Amino acid sequence: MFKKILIANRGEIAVRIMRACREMGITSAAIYSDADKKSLHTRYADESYYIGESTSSQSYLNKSKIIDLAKKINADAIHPGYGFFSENKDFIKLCEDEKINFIGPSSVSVSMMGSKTAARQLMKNSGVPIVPGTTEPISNLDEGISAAGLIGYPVLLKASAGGGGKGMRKISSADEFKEAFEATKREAMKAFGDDSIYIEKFIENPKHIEVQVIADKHGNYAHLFERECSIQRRHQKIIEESPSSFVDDAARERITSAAVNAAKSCRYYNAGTVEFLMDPDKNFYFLEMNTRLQVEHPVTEMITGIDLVKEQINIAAGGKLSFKQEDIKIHGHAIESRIYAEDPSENFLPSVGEIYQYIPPQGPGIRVDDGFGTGSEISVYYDPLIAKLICWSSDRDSAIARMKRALGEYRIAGVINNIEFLKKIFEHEDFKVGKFDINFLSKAGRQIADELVKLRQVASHEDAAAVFSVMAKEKSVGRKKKLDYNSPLNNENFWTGLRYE
Ligand code: MV4
Repeated sequence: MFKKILIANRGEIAVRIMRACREMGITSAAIYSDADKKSLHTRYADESYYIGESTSSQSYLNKSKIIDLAKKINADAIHPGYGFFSENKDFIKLCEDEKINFIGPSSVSVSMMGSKTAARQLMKNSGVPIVPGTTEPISNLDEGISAAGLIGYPVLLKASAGGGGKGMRKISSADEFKEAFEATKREAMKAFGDDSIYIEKFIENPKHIEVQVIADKHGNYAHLFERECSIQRRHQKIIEESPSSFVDDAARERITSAAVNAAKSCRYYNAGTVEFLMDPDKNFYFLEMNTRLQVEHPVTEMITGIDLVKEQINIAAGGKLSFKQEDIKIHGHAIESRIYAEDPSENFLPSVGEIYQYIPPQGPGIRVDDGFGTGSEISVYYDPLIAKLICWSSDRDSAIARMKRALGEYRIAGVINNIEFLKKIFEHEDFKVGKFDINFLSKAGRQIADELVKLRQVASHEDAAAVFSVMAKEKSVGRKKKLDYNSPLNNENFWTGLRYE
């Protein structure tokens, strides 16, 4: 087993990985930039090394500095977390060449999944359902128009090198084709330095369902069921859960075995995720494979009892999966809320500054994966994710009730956050009954943000003073007056950073 792991990441995921290291008796080494001098990951690690200025290119995205440091401190392995170098085949290749264990897949698997058209061809050959469309880039306009005609409008033009929503355009009829074709090519070139594009049938009102897979270097493969990730805004996921209330046993059997086949097709090892769209008739289609540990991995851990990070480390060190597929059952229901330093009533503008009070919720069924505490600073340089709040319970309804309770307990002062916005999603009738798809927040999100704006407009200094005085009394002598804990007006979070005219 490894003796020391360098964690080439920051924030909550760096802390999450260090926790696994500590339990396994492995020394953890953090890297940190100027902006992260006081961050939790810097303080939590057994060893911490300053890596450079705050800009990612000078710190968390500086290949040679990280590799040189790993060698200097005798780290056996590097864990990339998510983002940064987690799916960078050049970095993985560098680790392979330098004989540093990369805690992730081989550079070959990452490359195979990196091209969307190549991945689609691979899936087709492996019997994994793909969205109807082309598996080769479109070489000219006429070829595109004829392919789109055969597929049937509406279609989507997608960048072969894309992913995560960048470089995508919907076309509803042949007249729109020329302009969209040229614009998508230009965008793809600008974003990925590669203007190859291909065509897919546009799937109407799908759910975003992904399957957690895991494999070792000995050819053992398993899946850890699905996650429902449809509650997103501009490709930023906000709420994830497992299992999906939409996926029944028959659909689960089909989608999880498709996902395992996808992993086998690129001789995958490590934890990975196979993303699908599922239409209202429960037909599902491969979208892409994420060759990394994902942000939302905790919901899977909560329902299976498997520690994905420990498994990843064990796999990278040459070990076998610690379990067999037939040993793993879905136990209860887990939901994750991403707590962001963003202002929902100001079009989700990131909010930066020092967190001067941070009190996470506690009690039965609560897990908080955070990277910041009182005194930490949210900076402009990185993702504004403060924490992930994961609630587990025996079924979906009680997990939602627990989530509402936990969000009500959360106190974050100093930066504006999305806690009140999240609460309103959990109170939404359609969310409660599982009636939502990837478009849910484009409508409901706006409504909720508008409600929050209205509440602020009626709020006054006197209201704020009244709430704070009730709260202060509660804290010292117990509750005198029953407050509606679901009302934002009764929560300090709502008042934090409020700009009075
Ligand atoms: C689609 C689609 C509808 N039809 N492909 C967006 C991110 C990228 N991974 C693929 N995406 C989509 N591909 C077809 N043929 C709709 C989306 C999509 C989406 C997918 C998953 C989660 C959220 C999404 C939000 C908007 C669009």
